Amino acid sequence: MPKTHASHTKPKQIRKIQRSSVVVRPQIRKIQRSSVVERPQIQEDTVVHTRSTNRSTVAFIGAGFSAGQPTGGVAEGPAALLSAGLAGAVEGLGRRFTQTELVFPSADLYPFCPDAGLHQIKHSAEAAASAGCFVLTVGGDHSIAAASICGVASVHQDVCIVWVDAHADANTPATSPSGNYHGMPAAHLMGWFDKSPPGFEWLPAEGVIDERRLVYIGLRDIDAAEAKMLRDSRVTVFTMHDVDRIGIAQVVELALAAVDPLRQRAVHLSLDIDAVDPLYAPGTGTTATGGLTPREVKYVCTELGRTHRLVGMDVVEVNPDLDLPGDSRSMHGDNPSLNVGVTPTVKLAAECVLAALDDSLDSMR
Ligand SMILES: [Mn+2]
Repeated sequence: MPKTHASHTKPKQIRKIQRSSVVVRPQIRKIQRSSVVERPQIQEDTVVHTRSTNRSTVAFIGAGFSAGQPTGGVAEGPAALLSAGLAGAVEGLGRRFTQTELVFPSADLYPFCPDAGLHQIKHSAEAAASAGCFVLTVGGDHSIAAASICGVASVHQDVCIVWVDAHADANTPATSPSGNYHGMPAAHLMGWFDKSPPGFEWLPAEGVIDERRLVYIGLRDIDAAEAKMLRDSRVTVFTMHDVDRIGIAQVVELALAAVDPLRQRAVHLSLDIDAVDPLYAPGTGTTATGGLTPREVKYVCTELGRTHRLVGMDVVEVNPDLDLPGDSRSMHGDNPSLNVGVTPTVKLAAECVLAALDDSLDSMR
């Protein structure tokens, strides 16, 4: 599959459009100079639109895949979100909710790098996107994003990716210190692997996502080799330092400007719950201090939803076994469809999904 879907038939028009976005560009360069990664200026292409903007049906894909890392419990993420009341809460937003539960071979295949059933996720995501649904893929570990994004991108060929995470997940089998595939899906998607490992025939080694179409928010734990690859790439990075320095609102605006300067591409959010500070989201396998607050992560979700071009979302690394007990008290403003007593990380993950899907605040403006 080609990395970009560009047409160069109208170069004059393209240049004209680019001149109109000069207000944003210098700002981007200024921010990036102090970020972990510098990015060359984007040459924006004309975009092939293949998407439907129908988000009225949310296709929940239960992707309890856990073999990309060693910690037990993360396979229970989809069940935990469902038993928290997610389906009813999504329906409360006026959307249909459909549900697919996938089953994977047992995690005793670890340590490894083969597919072990990820292809099921790719096919489910592709089918849901083809049907015009919002593709909500719930992990499982972050390995599942290789498959969900591959599936979404095969339908929404112009898609750009907002990867919210403490980690870049951009190692290759050659650079990974742990060998855990959940630290590699971004690299795999961008075509940084020398070759696709056995079982990944559905994800070509040349990748499916152009580097210029992926932006990170929230990074704070990056391996040295990974940092070098990111620095040498055209990926855009906003670390936690950037969030501290300019605030989440500007980070989100600049992130979208970087991957979608013309504001017309489909957007996919890949949300690793470990992007959030472990103070608020302790129920995850690779915690890193100094993360996003619940307000900040929900802000990202809300703003991406408000583009009306958000076509898919991953919620990954929610591990109910590692979570703290839930609060039996409810507060005014809590979503009434979510059950009282849900454990904090699961509850926050559900609230992030709802923030991405909730248009009701738009009508208040
Ligand atoms: Mn991750």
